[in-house]
Amino acid sequence: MSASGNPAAARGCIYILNGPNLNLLGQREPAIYGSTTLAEIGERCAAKAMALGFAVDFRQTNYEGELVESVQQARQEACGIIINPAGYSFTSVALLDALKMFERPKIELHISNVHARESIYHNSLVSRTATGIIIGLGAAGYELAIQAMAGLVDA
Ligand code: CA2
Repeated sequence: MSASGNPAAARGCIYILNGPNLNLLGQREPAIYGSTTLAEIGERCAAKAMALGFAVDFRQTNYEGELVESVQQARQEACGIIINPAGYSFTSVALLDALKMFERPKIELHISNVHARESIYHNSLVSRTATGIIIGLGAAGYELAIQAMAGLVDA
């Protein structure tokens, strides 16, 4: 899935990348992940970004290599990356390596509070290279991340 905001936005394009199973948001485990769908989150992100003068490229994939390729593409096209790597947060050295090569701001985001959950969710590899992290604020975390990114891009 891929959706874009206004591509002519003056301040640049923010890549918002979502990892495996997040296409099912709103359908299962609402007590942990809420009832908002990923499509709704994408629409809110496009609106928030546009209000701040940014375009967004909002994507989801269940495939590690596709996530890596999006990060590589971001090196050419994005002023910043917001990424919810989902399960790949804790396993993917390939994703960590790709993100290390992206030398602009990058925000790691998790909808749920991973630190309040089982220990397999405690050690994110992606956190080692993130500029900042938003955890446990639900779907609203995406709009908060865009707000934070606007400040980081200006800095
Ligand atoms: O809270 C988050 O955003 C997570 O990145 C979600 C991942 C989990 O592995 C991370 O620890 C935290 C899991 C995504 C599973 O997606 C679902 C979507 C709908 C229903 C159930 C799971």
